[in-house]
Amino acid sequence: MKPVVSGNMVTKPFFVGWDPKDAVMDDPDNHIERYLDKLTRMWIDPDAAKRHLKKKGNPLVYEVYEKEIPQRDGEIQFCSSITHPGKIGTEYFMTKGHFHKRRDTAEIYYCLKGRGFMLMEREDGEHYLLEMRPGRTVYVPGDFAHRSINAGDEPLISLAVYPGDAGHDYGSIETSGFRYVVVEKDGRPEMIENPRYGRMLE
Ligand code: S6P
Ligand code: ZN
Repeated sequence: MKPVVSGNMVTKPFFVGWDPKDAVMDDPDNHIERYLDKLTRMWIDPDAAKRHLKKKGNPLVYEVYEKEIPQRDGEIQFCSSITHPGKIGTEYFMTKGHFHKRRDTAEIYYCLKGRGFMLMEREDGEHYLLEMRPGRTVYVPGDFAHRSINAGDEPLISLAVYPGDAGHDYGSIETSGFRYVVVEKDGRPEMIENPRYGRMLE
């Protein structure tokens, strides 16, 4: 059957399959892939990222499969968000993280596979780190930047659902980062202050 989403307009109701084995959306319109070579500045140790690239190659850190839904009020965006297992130095693989362009829009992440965390931080510094595991839905309220972190050894896979006109604002996270990061210490995840907070582009 032809996809029922054409261009930027939903023309009629549609469905997507969700492969129960790999927990990922079938038949997406877009596939976004984020490789390490484009993400070297987001870690607490950018030199460790460069060493990783030199010695171990350029891993796929995370990817998103999504349907193309009109970006307007009243619509619902949804996607498969997949963060792969791995570390840069002691820091777990994670997504870039973003605020929504329309700041007051919330999002839910229904975790289907893997183990990890959702890190959330508001501009005033209020922050939360909630564990993600299969069967758990994390609610990210409006005004919180959010980032998925994979602290396990298999892909961390969620169904993310958010308002049609939420949009993405990556700017301030790219520049300043999150105030906190999650690293592995003595074999366990630990949240510590980000030593590069406010100067991620240096
Ligand atoms: C979109 C939603 C997710 C992320 C995905 C990748 O609002 O939060 O689909 O886009 O997890 O993360 P990022 O930070 O690169 O957009
Ligand atoms: Zn989001």
